[in-house]
Amino acid sequence: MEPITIGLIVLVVLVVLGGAAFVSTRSRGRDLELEPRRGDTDVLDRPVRDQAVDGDTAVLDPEVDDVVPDGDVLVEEPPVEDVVVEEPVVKPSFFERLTKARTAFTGYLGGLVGLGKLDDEAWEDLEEALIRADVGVSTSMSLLEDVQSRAKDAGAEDGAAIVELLKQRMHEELADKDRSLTIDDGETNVWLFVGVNGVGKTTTIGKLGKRLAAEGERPLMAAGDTFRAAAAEQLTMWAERTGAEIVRGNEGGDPSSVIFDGVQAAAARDRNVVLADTAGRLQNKTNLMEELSKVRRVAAKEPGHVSEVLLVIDATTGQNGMSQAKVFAEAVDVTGVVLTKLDGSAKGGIVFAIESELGIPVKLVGLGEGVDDLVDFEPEEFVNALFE
Ligand SMILES: Nc1nc2c(ncn2[C@@H]2O[C@H](COP(=O)(O)OP(=O)(O)OP(=O)(O)O)[C@@H](O)[C@H]2O)c(=O)[nH]1
Ligand SMILES: [Mg+2]
Repeated sequence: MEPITIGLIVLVVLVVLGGAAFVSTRSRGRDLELEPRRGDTDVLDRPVRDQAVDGDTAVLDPEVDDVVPDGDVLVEEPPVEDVVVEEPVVKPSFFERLTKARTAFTGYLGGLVGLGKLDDEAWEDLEEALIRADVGVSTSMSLLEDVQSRAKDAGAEDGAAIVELLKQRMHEELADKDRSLTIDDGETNVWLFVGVNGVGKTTTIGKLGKRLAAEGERPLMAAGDTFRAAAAEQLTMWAERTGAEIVRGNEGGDPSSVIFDGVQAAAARDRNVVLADTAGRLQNKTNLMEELSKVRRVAAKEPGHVSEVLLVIDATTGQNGMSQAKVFAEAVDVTGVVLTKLDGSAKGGIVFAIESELGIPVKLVGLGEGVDDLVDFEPEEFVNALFE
């Protein structure tokens, strides 16, 4: 072959190889150009997934694929308010909450309705049932005396009619009491919480912190329990949970001075209700009386205005709780009772013992450990729940 021909063939081969290499580089380059775009998609994807994990924007998930190619994910994010779950309009009644908290509560006295004609023994059974329900001996006896005379007047003999008379009498016993909680306008109101240890004072203050704030009041908590280690800690946790301000002192310090500081701070910061915790110790009566009267006196110093002294009673302690409550009621002028742990008691008759023996209205009821488990006491529904 001529050298020129060989040269031409080599040239053609080189041109062909060169062309192929050029095409291949171009196509690889295109591939490389595509990769960053996939990368972009990941970056866009991630925040969307993160939001979904937060639980706020799970509703958006089905749209993610549609949204990604446009690259507008963040703009599509709905305002947070859109996903806030609205409060149910109809709140459960006291009756419903009571029976839900403790199904055995309903019908505690309801079994009596089946009684036939009441002979002496049946009347005794009725009395025993009331005492077992924590109504207390003297209150049970006086209620039944009334019922007996009413039954006689009405000529009622059968069990159902007599139980109906008892129910009516129990309704009357709880009717027409002022169960409101006082907050006087323009005052630095102080609500003192007293009662033996472990009954639920601190927890009740925590629950009330949320409730009062929701009602537009401006509560401040005062950790007047300087006796028990960690008591102020416990109240601080409630304050943080409910967004309330708190004033606390040193452990072992003077409870009165913590409450005094609480009142001063409340006045300075325009808080209108000081929820004052106290220690639940019950060493001896004289001691208790002295301490409680001092706490009350100091809490009432200008600009403090003691508008409630709430005695906290644990419903599960029955008559034992009653005798402790009597000591407190003698030591300080109590304006109302908070009956806690009714979710743990099937009885509830203690309400009658409290109101007739102590003469103090039950104002609030604790139905659990949660922040929303504190409700106003509703006497009508309460008596119905005892019998239904
Ligand atoms: N089931 C139930 N538990 C409650 C209720 N109220 C309070 N408790 C629980 O009772 C326990 C004692 O409550 P605290 O609030 O610490 O009682 P306290 O009276 O402040 O006790 P001291 O500070 O020791 O005097 C806690 O475990 C609370 O969660 C209620 O209504 N129902
Ligand atoms: Mg406490």
